[in-house]
Amino acid sequence: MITLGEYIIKKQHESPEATGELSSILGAIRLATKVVNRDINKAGLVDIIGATGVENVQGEVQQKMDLYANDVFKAALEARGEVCGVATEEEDEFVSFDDQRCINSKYVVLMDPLDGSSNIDVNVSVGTIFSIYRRISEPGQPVTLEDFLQPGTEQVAAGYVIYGSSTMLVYTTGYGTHGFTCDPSLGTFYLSHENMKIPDAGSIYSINEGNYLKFPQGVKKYLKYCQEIDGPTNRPYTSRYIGSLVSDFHRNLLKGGIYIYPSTASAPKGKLRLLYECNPMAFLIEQAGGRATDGFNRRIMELKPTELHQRVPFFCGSSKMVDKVETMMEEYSSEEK
Ligand code: AHM
Ligand code: MG
Repeated sequence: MITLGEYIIKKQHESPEATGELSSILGAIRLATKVVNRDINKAGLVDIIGATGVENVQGEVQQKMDLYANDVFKAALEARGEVCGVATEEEDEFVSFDDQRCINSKYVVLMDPLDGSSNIDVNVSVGTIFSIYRRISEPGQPVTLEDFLQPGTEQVAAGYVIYGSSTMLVYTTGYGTHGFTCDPSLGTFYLSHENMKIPDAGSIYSINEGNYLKFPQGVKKYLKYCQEIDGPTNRPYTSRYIGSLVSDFHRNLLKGGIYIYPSTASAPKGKLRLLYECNPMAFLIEQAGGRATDGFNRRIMELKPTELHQRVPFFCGSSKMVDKVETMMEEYSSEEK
């Protein structure tokens, strides 16, 4: 049994240029995860569920757990002193950590501390998503917006935690996608899914079909394709949508499938955020052999961000399924490119 801590150190030793800073950041995330996990497990017993009555910068109602998780992750990262700033879904602006150690550190972290948080009230799985970059600005001075607006191809590491029927942490540093399951009696993550690979083709599609009438024509055609009966291609496919990106992504990663959050008539840029939702998931899926694009053959990780909370249409999963929907987008929706 290899623990997450042991695995991170083992990988650090395999790369001669590694200094241990990244390992330390992953260690801080692991610690914060355990705290958040403990408190999510108590949701319903203590006063941490429900909305705060406050909206975040994106006009979404913040849940109490959103803010709590945000504070826990920020505190853990700042205390380690290896990160000079963070940007999160819950805060309008990035946060600069200006104490002596932090300001001299090399890394920034972007995160969605609690993704799918409206699901907590009904005891459905939620997650944490994170993405780590090397800063562009010189260490020794406060972090800048430019440090956060880097394309996903520059990610040094990315991962998610799923607080599900078991709690798992899945991460990549560009050498495969690896999953660790928490033994709750010990509070320790053990390697359970080394080098995860998504099947090239799957039979699950995940999309909020309630928005059907607002979807691009190419997506509508693809959904009809998924629902057609065709033995050789295993259709009709199965529709599965939890409404919690981490959970939908995790299932599709293990079983093969596609997750789509397209542009809609009311949200022309889609809903999901490029920097702390789509890029980390794109890095993980590519490392597992899948694809993540904006539906028009543009790789999510190559998009140049212009804003911290930028949204992007997201097509992610088994490579052949993403290929297929893209051919339909090209044919029926190319005017929206
Ligand atoms: P959140 O970060 O505010 O929780 O929003 C992101 C979530 C994703 O987890 C999920 O896939 C999507 O929003 C669901 O949106 P919708 O309810 O529109 O289907
Ligand atoms: Mg989110």
